[in-house]
Amino acid sequence: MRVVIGLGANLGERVESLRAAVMELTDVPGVRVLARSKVYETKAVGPPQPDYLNAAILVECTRPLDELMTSLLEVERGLGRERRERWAPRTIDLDILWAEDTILATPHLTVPHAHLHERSFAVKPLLDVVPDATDPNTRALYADLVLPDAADVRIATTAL
Ligand code: A4P
Ligand code: MG
Repeated sequence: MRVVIGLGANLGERVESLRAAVMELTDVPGVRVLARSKVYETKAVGPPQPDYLNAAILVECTRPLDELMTSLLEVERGLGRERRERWAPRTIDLDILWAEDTILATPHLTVPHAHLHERSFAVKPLLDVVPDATDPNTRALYADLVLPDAADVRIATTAL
């Protein structure tokens, strides 16, 4: 199944954290990295905190999504993320943004990500790796969304 993983970092050496996470993900069994987005510098949505770098990768995943989520949490921990309160600054945040033809709502996992359709900092990287992605809940193309934070998302580097 094709899955898009979103990456975010707003503490420390941000671009290094994103690249380290991608390296770690290439080692996860059942996961093959197919494409990488550009890296975007984005204003933090929510409470005031440092600007983020956001990116996304497209992977082919042969394992169930809940197992993928467990692997993402392990990679976050391995890269030194400390969980404090919600929305706190973080060295690395890994989210399952979207999975082809998949709608999932369990206590631990919501796919597509519950806020994907309202956040340019997630939609722009998603569209780099799957330009024709559609929202399985509405059938709308993500490319057609007009989002409030669009002006706060700009390309930082083309190489993740
Ligand atoms: N979870 C459920 N569904 C998913 C999913 N699709 N992907 C659960 C990932 N996780 C999912 O996440 C808490 C739990 O959500 C996970 O353990 C998993 O079981 P977390 O990463 O510990 O919490 P969080 O990230 O602090 O909170 P939350 O609500 O996930 O916040 P968001 O939505 O991640 O927002 N501004 C910019 N510009 N860029 C950002 O990346 N990120 C946030 C955090 C706020 N503002 C931002 C950015
Ligand atoms: Mg998260």
